[in-house]
Amino acid sequence: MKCSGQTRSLGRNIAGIAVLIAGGLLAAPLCCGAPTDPSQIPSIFKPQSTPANSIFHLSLLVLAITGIIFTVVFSLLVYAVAKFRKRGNDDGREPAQVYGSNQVELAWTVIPILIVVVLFLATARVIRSIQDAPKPAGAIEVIAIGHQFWWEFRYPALGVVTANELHVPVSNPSNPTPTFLTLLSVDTDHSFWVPRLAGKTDLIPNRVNHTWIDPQETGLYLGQCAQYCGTQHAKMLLRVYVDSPEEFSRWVQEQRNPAVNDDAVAEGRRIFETTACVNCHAISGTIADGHFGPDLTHLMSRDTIASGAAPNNHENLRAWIQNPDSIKPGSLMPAMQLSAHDLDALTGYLVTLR
Ligand code: HEC
Ligand SMILES: [Cu+2]
Repeated sequence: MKCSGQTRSLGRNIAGIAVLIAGGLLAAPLCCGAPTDPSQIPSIFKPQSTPANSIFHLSLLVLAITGIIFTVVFSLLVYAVAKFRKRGNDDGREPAQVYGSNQVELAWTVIPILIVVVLFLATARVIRSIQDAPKPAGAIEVIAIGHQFWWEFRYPALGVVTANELHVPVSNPSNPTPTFLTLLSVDTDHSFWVPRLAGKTDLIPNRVNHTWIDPQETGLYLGQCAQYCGTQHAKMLLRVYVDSPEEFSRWVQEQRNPAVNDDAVAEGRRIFETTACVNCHAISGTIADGHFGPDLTHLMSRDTIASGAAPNNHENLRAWIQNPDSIKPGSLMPAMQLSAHDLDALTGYLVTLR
């Protein structure tokens, strides 16, 4: 009685897990800032950049080989189950036993070794071609720094610092302008993964990693921190904007401008400068020079806040400053307990930071 109850609940658990996995796979591309545009679904099967493309072709080879193995093994299994099932006229005697066969032992040792060697060599070739890719003169250099739970992007040669939304120029194969990323972390392990542009590369404290992308079509590419890094790992999303060369230089120009200094929002600015905000955030031209949180100099040039967790608008900014946990539970920005009046003035100031 007890035993059959357990078996039943085990069966239910397995069914439940299967439903969860299937549901997760279906829902994954739809959650969090829902890419309604199918071109934004972060699929490894629609590569748009050389590293992603080589990984895509490698994955087809691996899928083909493992698909053949699966088909052969499963067919043999079905054949054996059907052919040797217990029949009504079974005499109950033990079938003939086979002990050792050099041919069979050799076959199932040598064939898997050959398969593994093929997979290993194919993978090593792709890793090498990505890691040893020469850096052309037109390459853009970006330092990406992982933070719990957001991304800092620095363009040292261009004098730009931004967060969460990476802008890169489209790369034309005849005149390549790839983006080479140096990956660092200030706290724990993170992983940079924009499936349509490149494979995952980890950001590890006290280690310098590299990756590169050369997207060949403009548009928005979505990604996600792919290494569990703490409570809000799931809302550490990545947005890569691939701009035309003109759009990209306009964006760089705008990012290099000093912060807007509008006298109409002087009160909000004063509140910002006299609150702990300045210890964690930087705004050029003010006393704020903190680096624990995102640079806010051009906050409003970004479409989202908190690493893609919410659209960037007046309402969400106010809600965020009032209580970051309402948008991103577990984020490392404290709720500052400001009065409604101060909140309004402060939000009024932030929305001028174009
Ligand atoms: C203890 C450090 C700390 C303090 C103090 C702090 N913040 Fe933050 N802030 C952060 C961190 C960390 C993030 C990133 C949170 C995330 O995305 O997980 C953040 C994110 C933000 C963002 C979203 C930026 C973006 O582009 O995603 C805004 C806006 C912001 N803070 C405004 C403020 C204001 C205004 C104050 C003062 C009332 C303030 N912060 C005080 C640490 C701090
Ligand atoms: Cu992370």
